[in-house]
Amino acid sequence: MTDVAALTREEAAAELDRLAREIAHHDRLYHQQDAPEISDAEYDALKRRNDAIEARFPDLVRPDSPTHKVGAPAAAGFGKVRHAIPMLSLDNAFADEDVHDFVARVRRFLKLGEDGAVEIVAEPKIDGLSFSARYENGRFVQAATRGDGAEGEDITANLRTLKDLPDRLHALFPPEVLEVRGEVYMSRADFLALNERQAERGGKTFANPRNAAAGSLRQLDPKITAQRPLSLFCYAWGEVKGYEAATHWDFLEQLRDWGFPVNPERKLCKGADAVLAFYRDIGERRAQLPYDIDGIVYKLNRVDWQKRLGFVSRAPRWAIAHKFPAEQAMTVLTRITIQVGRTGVLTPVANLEPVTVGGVMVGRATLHNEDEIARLDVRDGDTVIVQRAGDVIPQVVGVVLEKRPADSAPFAFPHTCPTCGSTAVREDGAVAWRCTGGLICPDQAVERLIHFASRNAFDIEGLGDKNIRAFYEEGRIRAPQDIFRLRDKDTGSLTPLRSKEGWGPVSATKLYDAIDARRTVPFERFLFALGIPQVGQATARLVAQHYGDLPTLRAALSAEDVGPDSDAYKDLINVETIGPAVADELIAFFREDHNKQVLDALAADLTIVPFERKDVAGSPIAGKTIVFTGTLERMSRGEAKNRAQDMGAKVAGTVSAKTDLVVAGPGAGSKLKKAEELGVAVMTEDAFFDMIGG
Ligand code: D41
Repeated sequence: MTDVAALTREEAAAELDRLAREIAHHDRLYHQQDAPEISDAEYDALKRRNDAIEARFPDLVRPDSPTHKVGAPAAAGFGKVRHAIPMLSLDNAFADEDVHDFVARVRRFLKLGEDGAVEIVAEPKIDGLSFSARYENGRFVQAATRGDGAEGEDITANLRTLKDLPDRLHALFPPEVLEVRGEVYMSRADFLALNERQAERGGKTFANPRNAAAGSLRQLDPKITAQRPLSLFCYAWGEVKGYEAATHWDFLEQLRDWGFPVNPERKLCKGADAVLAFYRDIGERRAQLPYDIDGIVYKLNRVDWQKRLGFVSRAPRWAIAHKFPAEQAMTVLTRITIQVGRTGVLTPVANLEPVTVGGVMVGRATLHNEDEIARLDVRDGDTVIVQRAGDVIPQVVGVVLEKRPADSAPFAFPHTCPTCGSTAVREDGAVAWRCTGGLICPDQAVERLIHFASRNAFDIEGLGDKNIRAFYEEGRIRAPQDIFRLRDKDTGSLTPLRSKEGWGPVSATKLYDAIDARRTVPFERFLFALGIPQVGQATARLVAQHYGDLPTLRAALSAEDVGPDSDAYKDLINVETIGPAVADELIAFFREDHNKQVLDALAADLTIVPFERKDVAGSPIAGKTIVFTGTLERMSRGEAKNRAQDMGAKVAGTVSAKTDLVVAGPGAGSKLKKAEELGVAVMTEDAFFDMIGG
């Protein structure tokens, strides 16, 4: 990348344009979709580059410059709340020097001279979501997200469900108005437990605690928020009438006395060196804290001084966030190996000399794909930097070229499968090489078996990766149906499991019993366990719901003539969220002869329970196919869909002769017309909710 100092005007303008668009894109992913594509460190690097270019060419600063924007605009679905006093953002410091500069700036601004230390409160910067909660005469009346700092979303009903937030101030004479600001977050332990529960239920799982907190807070139904383990810390105020604090420290103590959670890891420091010592102390204990933090916030303690300093472009001059670097470590990459996944994707893996990164021992890291290896030019024997961000798998972020062995050679990505020798292909536009060995590739077979027995699939206790690998090699289990015949086969075997090293009659019987316990399986779990490419838990559930049971599904998809124009195909892609790619995978799977044998064998040995529609007794829409179109005003489309499905209906995307009901909101167009042409019943959203009971 060109040094900012060397950029021409034209280059600078072009780059500011690109950065504005790129940063806006990542803002959207982060704030509105809770699905960031890049790490915080990479995001910060983009922002810093933008700032540096703007500093050199101030006249090129764009009206849509990322520096003018704070956070995300309010999303649709929630009411809007204008903050009586804007919620400010924080400038960042990355190096010690930035912190010394911050303190020096404060001193200069206040004309403090050389002597006397400045009091600064240091507190961990929680990686959560900022909110503002308003209390009138001691009672909680309203809460909002930060939004763009000026206007946020009304989350009163959701925040009310958080047990940590007092409904009433613990005070005899509460202030007339108090807006408390803080951060809602999810502890790491709660996050892991939630993801486990979500996965079991086939719900959405989250990439990290922050996304889980955001997803939980942004529920249109507060009953869902109430079931999520959210916590909070308070650290600032907005509008206040009838109370005044002399210092930030006093304010935090008062908040605590009023009943608000305040982070106990805070410290009143004198001067830059003291805050830096706190930064190091917390940095060392970061992995042991129960929640994620991404830095330390320093705030000038005296409120009268805060007022004098004021703010510039929405960030106070009296506070700064000192960011932690992403957790990184240096180690030697001994060898790049290739892992073959369940669907044949070849994933390169960096095998490392074990090293601790942020308190966690790391021995392997993903290299993603061929392009990533080329981008890093990473080779066997290289010394590399590995990074762990949040809960994501460790990654190799760079190579220390000075330490590269003299005889090293670029990595040649294999064009054949390292396990079965079949040709590998990289399709146009794809990043991954894929083994074409399919059913003959032992690695794919083993991965499919591991998936089959795993927790969200058949959930067979004692049949994890290690045993499956061994049983596969020994020929005990080669295909899913072998699992359920293991006990019978073993009884007459010359090499029974009970005489294998590490096993005995008790442990073998325990495994057989664990397998028997899973002979009855819900259809949607069964479908997920098959490991059909692109068919995850959510899709498996939708397919199970649509077809009801295995014989119906097999009959619909394995007929010879399921082409793109057939009714069976149209019926399939009409299941919401199933597109042509998923449909093709399903059809290919159910047509394949070997898969047919597996299915026949499993069907003979198992009880596959047809999809159970919940609460359908007396439901007016049980078994009906419904299409939602136009704008819904009472709930989001996703929520309406869930409600309808919970009451036993199928939700489809397009109107056909099979549709029973169209629920049309304002702006409904072609689907409404089609329904009228076909004589399908049409209802307004209100009528629909009246019918299903509000
Ligand atoms: O823990 C935090 N995430 C945190 C965020 C904190 N402890 N203090 C903060 N203080 C402020 C000011 C000084 C502007 C009242 C903040 C934030 N702001 C903040 N969070 C997100 C944007 C700004």
